[in-house]
Amino acid sequence: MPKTDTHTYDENDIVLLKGLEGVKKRPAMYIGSVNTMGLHHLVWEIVDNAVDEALSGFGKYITVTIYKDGSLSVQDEGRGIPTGVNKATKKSAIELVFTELHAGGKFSDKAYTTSAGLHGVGASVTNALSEWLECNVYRDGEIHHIKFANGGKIVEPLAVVGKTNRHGTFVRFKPDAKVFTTVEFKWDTIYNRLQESAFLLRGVHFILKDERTNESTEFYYENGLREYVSVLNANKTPLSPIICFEDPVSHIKIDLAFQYCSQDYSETILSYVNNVRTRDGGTHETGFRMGITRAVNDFATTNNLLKNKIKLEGSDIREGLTAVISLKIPEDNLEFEGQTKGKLNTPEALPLVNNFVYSKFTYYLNENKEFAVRLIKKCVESQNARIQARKAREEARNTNKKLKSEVILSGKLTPPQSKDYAKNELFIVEGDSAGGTARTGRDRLHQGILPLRGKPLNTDNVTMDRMLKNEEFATLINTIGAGYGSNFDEKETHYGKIIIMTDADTDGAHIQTLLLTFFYHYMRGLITAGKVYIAVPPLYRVFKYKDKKEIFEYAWDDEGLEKAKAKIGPGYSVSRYKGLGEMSSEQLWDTTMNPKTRLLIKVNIEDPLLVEYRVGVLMGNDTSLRKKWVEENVDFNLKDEFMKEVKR
Ligand code: 28F
Repeated sequence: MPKTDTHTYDENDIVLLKGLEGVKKRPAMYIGSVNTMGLHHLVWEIVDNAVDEALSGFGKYITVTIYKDGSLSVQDEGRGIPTGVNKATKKSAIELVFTELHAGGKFSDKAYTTSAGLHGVGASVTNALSEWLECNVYRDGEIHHIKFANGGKIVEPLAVVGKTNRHGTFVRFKPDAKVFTTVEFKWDTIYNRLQESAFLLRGVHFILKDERTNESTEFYYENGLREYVSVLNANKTPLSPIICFEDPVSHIKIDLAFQYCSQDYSETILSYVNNVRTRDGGTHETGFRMGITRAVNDFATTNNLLKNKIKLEGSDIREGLTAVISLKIPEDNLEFEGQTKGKLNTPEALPLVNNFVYSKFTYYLNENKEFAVRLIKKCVESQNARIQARKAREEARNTNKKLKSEVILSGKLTPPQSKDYAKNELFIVEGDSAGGTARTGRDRLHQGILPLRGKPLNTDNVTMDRMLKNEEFATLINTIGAGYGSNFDEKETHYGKIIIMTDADTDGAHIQTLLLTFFYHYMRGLITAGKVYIAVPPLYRVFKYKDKKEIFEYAWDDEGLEKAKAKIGPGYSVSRYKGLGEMSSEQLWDTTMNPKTRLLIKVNIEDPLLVEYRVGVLMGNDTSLRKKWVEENVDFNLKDEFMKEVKR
């Protein structure tokens, strides 16, 4: 009898879910979700084990293959998982690696120094959430084979099945379709992750093969991070060469590369610890920023380049900076913040990176005076822009106080009545008619409406002052009230949510892309703070008249449409919404604006490489790249699979 949610859990309910059953009962606890992101975590667990083996110096090739039957394999050329029987558990090490949570050398720290897999929950989770998983170990001249099925039970015990002169480990698994909302492996997702791993693990070949399309590719970077930065900046105008510093000797190894680009008003800093991305930064990133700022300020002061003697702020110095920082920290020094391990807390990483970067960059600036002077000139320009923008904001704030409304500012904004910025939501609406409907239907206390006339400017290939001349964006900057570019301060935004609400057609999609490009370049903090959303209006309305009353249901996708038809019953009619303008203000409120019933997609930068590439290709001025991308990627009758991931 399933527990009703009023039931209070007591000691009898905590069933000791031995081993892998726990994983099957609550998969999301181990892999975050059971959507496409969770599905690909199964791949990362296995790839990370192969990466760890290469990190320890064994094996220079890692091959990932996607098969037509929905399975995927990873092959490394390491030592091969030990096949002996573990004295304590009477089980082979192979069985341990695939059936015991947190088994494997990582946690006995003998076999591994800096292990990427430390963050992962191990290959046993992949096994638990697969219909089957098989492993071949090539070791000591023999091929050892073992196979598991339906959640990790051994169906073919470990046995020698042949002779070989190779060494390494091969794992092939098929995710359990009953667990995941989708079991389709995505080429792009695996492509980007392997490319990222290849940048971080220079000298190791990563090969990806897809038997569904006969595509294959190989990543191999002898110059690691240097090549990472050059790929990130592929569509930009460099202001400096790619500068690389490496400190392989201290017990915390530092490897970093960075480059300045012009016409880039944001900073991109990607940081890693033991080859795992620290998405939320931490002491290593702070140390890097401090080291750079100190070195530039000291050089500017020594060479008397600061006319007004005002020190440059960190944000002035980081405008247009792209950097990748990779640290290798022994496990006993590893400290992370929170569960997601997305932020490094190891205290000594801060002064270590700070002093390392300061001394190296000071030396570099003195060796490259011409570049140094150009860089400081650019920093002083952004310092002036910041000071002016702050003054303008002060004035605007004072004007506001006098004029008591923001309407003067942009003429078109209908502001929320509340001053509770965190709860306020700004709807950027396509077109005046939908703007009017939204204005009528909204929650006047917390929802502001900013109608956009026509298509906003494509900001990927224009300079900042050209952007500022565009009324739509100037209005947007004033309305959001937190500045733009390197002095954008996400904490000052006048809204807790910025919601893009456009028609569900190609024009609407184009406007979404233009707005996201603008936010990506000029208010990236808004996206990383998870404040940018896309409203999802319904596609269908299913209705019929019963005893002269209209009963109706909305649907956001074909699946929902079937459910709505079933709910309304025979005699229903279906209307397909072409645009927001076809809805009444009540319908628009009910389906798309009411926080209790609407669907929103939260915009995030899951993969910076992918975003840099996509923004550059889709929005950049190299139309051949865009044409190629559209041919390869746009399937016009694409089912909106992302619908399943929308959040309320
Ligand atoms: C395709 C996925 O999983 N590769 C792996 C090794 C190598 C060793 C190992 C793995 C030690 C005792 C736990 C070999 N020889 N690729 C992989 N390669 N695990 S996983 O050891 C496992 C631990 O049991 C290994 C000497 N030391 C370590």
